[in-house]
Amino acid sequence: MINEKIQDVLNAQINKEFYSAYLYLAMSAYFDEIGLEGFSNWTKVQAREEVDHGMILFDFIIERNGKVQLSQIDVPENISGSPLEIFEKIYEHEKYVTDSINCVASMSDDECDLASRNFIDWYIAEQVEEERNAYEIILKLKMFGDDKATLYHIDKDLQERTYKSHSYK
Ligand code: OFO
Repeated sequence: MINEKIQDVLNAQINKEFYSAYLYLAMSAYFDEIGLEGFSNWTKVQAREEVDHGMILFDFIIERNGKVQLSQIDVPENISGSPLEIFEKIYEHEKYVTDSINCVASMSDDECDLASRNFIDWYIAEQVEEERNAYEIILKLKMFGDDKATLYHIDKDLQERTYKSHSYK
C-alpha cells in the first residue's frame, strides 16, 4: 500500500504533468499560427510525452493499491513572443518540474516509501533530458535565431522529432 503523503504528492504531480501537456499544446498551436511548423511539431510531440508522464504516475498509484485523485488543469496563459522567448519559458517550466520531482524523491526517502523512491528515479533521469533538450534549442536560437534563413533550418530540424511512447518499466 502506498504511503498517503506520497500518494498526495504523486496525485499533485499527475496534475503538473497534464498541465505541462496543456502548456506544450498551447505553444504548438501558437507556433502553428505564426507559421513555424517544425516548432509546432516539436511542442506537440512533447505534449504527448507529458501525457505519458501523467499516465505512468496514474498507473503507479493504482499498482500500489492507492487512490487516484484528479484535479482541475489550469489554462496556460501568455503564450506569445519569439521562439527564443517561448523556449526560455519551456526551460523555466522544466526546471520547476525538476524541483517538484526532487521533492517527491526526498519525501519518499523521509517516509521510507522505497517503492516510490525507486519509481521516481525514472522521472529524475527524464528531467535531465527534458532540461537539456530545451537548453540545446535555446543555445541554437541565441546563436542563430535572428537570422531568418537559419531559423527556417532550425524549424525544419524540429519537424523531424517523432513521438515514442514512454514507459518506466
Ligand atoms: Fe513531464 O517533464 Fe516536462 O514537464
